Parts: sequence; structure tokens; C-alpha cells
Amino acid sequence: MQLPPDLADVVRRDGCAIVEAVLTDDEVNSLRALIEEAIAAQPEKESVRDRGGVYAIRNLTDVVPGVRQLRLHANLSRLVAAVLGPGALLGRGLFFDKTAESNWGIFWHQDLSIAVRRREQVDGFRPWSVKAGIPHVQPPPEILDRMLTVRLHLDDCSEANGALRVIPGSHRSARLSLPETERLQQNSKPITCEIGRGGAVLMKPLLLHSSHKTVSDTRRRVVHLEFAAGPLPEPLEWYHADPIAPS
Ligand SMILES: O=C(O)CCC(=O)C(=O)O
Repeated sequence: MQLPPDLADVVRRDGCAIVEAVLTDDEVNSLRALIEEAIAAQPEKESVRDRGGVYAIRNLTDVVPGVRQLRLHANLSRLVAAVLGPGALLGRGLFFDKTAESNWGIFWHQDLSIAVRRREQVDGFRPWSVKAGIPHVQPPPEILDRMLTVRLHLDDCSEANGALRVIPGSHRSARLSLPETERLQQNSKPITCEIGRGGAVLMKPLLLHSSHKTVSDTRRRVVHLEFAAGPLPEPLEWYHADPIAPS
């Protein structure tokens, strides 16, 4: 992998970046196997979303504990440290699969919720919800601004199999209402994050993103990892707070 020299500036400006060859083919195969084995061995009803084929795992790091080790992966740590600094932490992981059998698309939105260990009252953190047994909350925008999502692709991903679409720069608008989202979407030129297997799409949570249903028979598996620059204000704690590898 080539670490783009201007990665932090690109992510600050566009809210996203595409980096090819973060994982080797062997690493992609191992990760695919790890996830398939865990789903087959212990389908955790609340976390694993099944529609005649698993299409999402909410608590990926609980269902597939080995995924937590990815935070120590040399390329991944270098990418995250370049954007968030050396004290970055893995907060949680999700898995998305998109196939012709369990097909789905999603309208333009920002990722506003974070997963935490325990519900605690802290100014600016609301509303609360519980998803698959885990407390979630919407933090103030400055917390989301100090986060980075890394989407590791386990299959080649194109427009045809439902690649993520993003509106570069939209993360700078803080939280957007639905009319604001629709206006921005109508006046912007989205880009489609086509990427090879083993590549990573880096994305700020406040970036407007969406995706179409697949029109292909090629799967689109993504391991979605959320990193933060540092701890949450006490007494709140990230669901995980696993440090990345030292630089
Ligand atoms: O993977 C996708 O196509 C969309 C995922 C998404 O919307 C999200 O991470 O919030």
C-alpha cells in the first residue's frame, strides 16, 4: 500500500479518500473465512440481520472477535494515525453484505450515532437508543468530526454491485436536516467509490452517503470500522476503546 502523502488534507477537504491494496489477497480470504465461520457457528439473532442471506452484522466485533485485531494491522494503523493521530482508538465494527438475494439500498444520510459502553448523562449527547442490546447516542458534531470510518472491501466493488456514493465536502455542513440533505444532493455531483478487493474507503461520519441496490451477481462485502481520535468525555466510554498499533 502507498500511504497517500496528503491523506489528512484530502480527508479534511473531501471527507473521504480511496486507498487501494490495504489488505493482501490472503488477508481478504482469511477475513472472509473468519466472518463466514462465525456466522455459521453462532448466529447471534439480534446482531445478524438475515433476509435469506446475511446482509449486515451490527456488533461485528462481538460476533467475530478476531476483527478487533485489525486495529493492529500495519497499513490500517498507518492510515488511521495519518488522519486522527497516533492516539486513535477503534470504537466499533459493522459488516455489510449486499447480494442479489439479500439486496438493499439506502438514501442519503450522515452517520450520527455512536456505540458506547454505558448510558451516562453528558451535556450535548442525545437522543439515546439501544441497538442489538448496545447503548447508542448522538454526540455533538465536534465528536463526529474527530472520527474516521474505514470501510475495508472484501470484494471488488463497482456501481453495479452497489458501491457507496458520497458527496465530497458535505461533512463540513455539520448536521443536515432532510430538506438540507435533499438540496445538497440536488446541487452536488456525487462520486461513486469504486474500489478493488483489499482496498479501503475512508470516510468522515458526517459525509453524506448513500448506495443503490446491486444489479450484479457479485457480492459486496464490507467491514466497516469506526475510529476516534481519543476517549469520550468522562464518564462516557466508547463501546470498544482499542488503541491502534504504535507508529
Ligand atoms: O454500505 C453501504 O452501502 C451503506 C452503509 C451505510 O449507509 C452506513 O454505513 O451508514
